[in-house]
Amino acid sequence: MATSRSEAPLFRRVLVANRGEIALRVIRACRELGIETVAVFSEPDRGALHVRQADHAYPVGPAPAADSYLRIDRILEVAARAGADAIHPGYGFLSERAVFARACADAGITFIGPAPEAIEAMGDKLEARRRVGAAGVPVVPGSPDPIADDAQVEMLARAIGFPVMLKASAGGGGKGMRLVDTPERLASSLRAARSEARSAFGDDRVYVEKAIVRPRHVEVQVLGDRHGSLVHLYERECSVQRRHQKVIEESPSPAVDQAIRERMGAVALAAARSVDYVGAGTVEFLLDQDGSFYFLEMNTRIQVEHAITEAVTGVDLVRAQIEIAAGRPLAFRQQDVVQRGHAIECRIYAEDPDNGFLPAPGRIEVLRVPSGIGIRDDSGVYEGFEVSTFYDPMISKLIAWGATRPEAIARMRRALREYVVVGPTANVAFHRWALAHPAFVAGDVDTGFIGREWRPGAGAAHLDADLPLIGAAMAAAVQRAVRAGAVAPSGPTAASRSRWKQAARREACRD
Ligand code: MV4
Repeated sequence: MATSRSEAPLFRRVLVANRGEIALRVIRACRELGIETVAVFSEPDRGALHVRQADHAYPVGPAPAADSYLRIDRILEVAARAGADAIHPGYGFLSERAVFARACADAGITFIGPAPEAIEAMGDKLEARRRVGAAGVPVVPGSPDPIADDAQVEMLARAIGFPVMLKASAGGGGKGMRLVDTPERLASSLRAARSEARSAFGDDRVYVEKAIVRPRHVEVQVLGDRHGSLVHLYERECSVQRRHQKVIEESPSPAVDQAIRERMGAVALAAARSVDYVGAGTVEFLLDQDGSFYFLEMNTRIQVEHAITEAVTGVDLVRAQIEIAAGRPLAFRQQDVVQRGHAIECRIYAEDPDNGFLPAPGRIEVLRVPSGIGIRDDSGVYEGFEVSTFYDPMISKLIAWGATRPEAIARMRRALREYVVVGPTANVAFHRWALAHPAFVAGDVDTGFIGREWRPGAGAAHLDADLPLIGAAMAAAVQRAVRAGAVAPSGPTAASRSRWKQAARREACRD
């Protein structure tokens, strides 16, 4: 099939080394580009959507990721057998393993991502600080080298000023991190950080930084091609998270004005250039209350929240990744990238916000996904699909776009009213609570928002008006599932449950 842009496809066949919504996202991009796709799947994923949508599909092992989606040998074996000429790693799994990128190259297969050297440099947080710092990027004041001993960390911390943050050089995403308020706690925190780093990464190098109090997490999307062109696609606000797991993201950031935006974009490009970055990447910053910002780390992959940048800039980031990997120059310049309107993403998880956000896997009995103007839902599941305990419990990414932030919020709230999941407990009510919270509505969130504001049960007040949207067939299915004892109603509170059941029964009896 010829594409609209050129006769020869960029690749003949792309292996997608991932599962879930991101595997589908890549398969869709390939389909639009006229590229065949090869899915890989673990045993429980045999019936998954990515397997159904790909042109070819091969098993790679049992449920544990270490025995399937992380098996470099099996994935490369499948690539060879299926005749794939490129591999897209998605996010997570093998996406930031330099050894995998290198193994692909050695096998003569294009890794759709940056060079292994760039993955490696950014994967080591001390090396990343050194590299970007030398390029003039602001980094949080701290030690340039690993901490040697208790005496040294005390000297450094006193010079920096408390509170300080101890971080694992091999870490990232919060693992091996310790906040230290007083000198008395330094030695024991250092010991704890070291042992966590050693067991998690097999590398116990720890360094110290000044702790930024109540920071925002703001990140900048970049794209670099093989011809030296590097552009940024502006920022995403990712402060609404818990335990280093993002829950709501938006673009633009309500905390970023035009002056910060321009500086942050330029700084992100300098950081990416310091490792000759090629492909799609994200430069993360801590934004202080006074408007100063500091490089945190660079993610050398496509990210979950990339779709809000797509909504605001109109750039298909996954297509761009594939084009870049095929050696095409970027089709646009920095001045062509403009932010238009506002986008918000709510990550719909099979988890219980009333019970410590514990994962709540299970069979999806009923699924009603919102749509309508300004709404995109990227999902890897369907009714009857089992959300497995083995993988991330994300059900879908719900994205709302509006011309303004209030319009995007209104559309998201409307979409969240339409969203019905029966089977696993889902965090839909949590999102309704968050999108109605005065601080969120004011754009006044930082990384402590959920921890400070969320109380178990707070979602109940936001669950009312979805009943009219539940159709008869669905209501009947819900009833059957609930009567059979297979599921508990996921949405309603105890107070509204009987009302809800009555309404469902009325609906079911209508036809
Ligand atoms: C920090 C910080 C405050 N000061 N560093 C958490 C994830 C890891 N990548 C870095 N993290 C942080 N580093 C200094 N010097 C606060 C955090 C942090 C955080 C950062 C981004 C998003 C959410 C967060 C939640 C808690 C702490």
